[in-house]
Amino acid sequence: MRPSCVIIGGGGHARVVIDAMRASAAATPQLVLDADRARWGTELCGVPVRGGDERLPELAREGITHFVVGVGGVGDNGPRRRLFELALRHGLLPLRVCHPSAVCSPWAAIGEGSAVLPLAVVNAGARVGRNVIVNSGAIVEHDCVIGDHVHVATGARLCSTVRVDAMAHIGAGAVVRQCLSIGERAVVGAGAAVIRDVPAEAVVAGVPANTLAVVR
Ligand code: JB3
Repeated sequence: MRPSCVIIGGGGHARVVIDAMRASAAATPQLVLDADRARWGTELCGVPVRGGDERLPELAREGITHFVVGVGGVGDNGPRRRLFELALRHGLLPLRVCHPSAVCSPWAAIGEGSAVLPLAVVNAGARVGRNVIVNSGAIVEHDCVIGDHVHVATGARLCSTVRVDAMAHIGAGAVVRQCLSIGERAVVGAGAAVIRDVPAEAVVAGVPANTLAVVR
């Protein structure tokens, strides 16, 4: 039997995750929790929105075993990390979701709670952490190492052996050249071409990418 899953957050990203969950038969999306009371009692892609995160403690008793973080976000992965840790504390298990159109090498490792979305590629030897989003059409080439809670946004390309540390954000359509490192919580702007290492907490953008700020 498929596990029953709660989706935490009920916006645009959650809808993409629900589609991937159904298409891959990874789990049954049973309910959505959302911070916005206006969404309670509505449906998201046919899944009922049944309240906010205060309902998490009851879910195990209702037979819900798994969760995914449905909140996406661009730039700041802090909320996604907080929700991941909250759901773990309530005894739920993180669900890994790989859309059937994504190409995930059997020689790649993809962490719990991570989502590999339509047409994404994760090639051999890559190691993807927990609660990572490899968004639609993104490419994680061979031997890349991606930390927990990272978001590789739509169509971004990490050439081989790139290291991306926890919580970093790689913007939509950005390209990161082979063998580079992107530090913890760094943000790479959409469309950037990264040709040198990016330190932790730096914000870079442009072609080639330059540092706009270092947030400490
Ligand atoms: O770039 C792409 C393809 N998608 C973006 C995605 C990765 O991130 C998208 O364009 C957005 O930038 C963003 O999508 P997301 O996170 O779904 O954003 P939004 O449509 O604003 O929905 C967020 C939902 O999460 C809202 O309904 C919020 O009320 C809810 N939310 C926020 N904080 C929360 C919390 N829900 C719960 N349960 N708990 C929270 O703490």
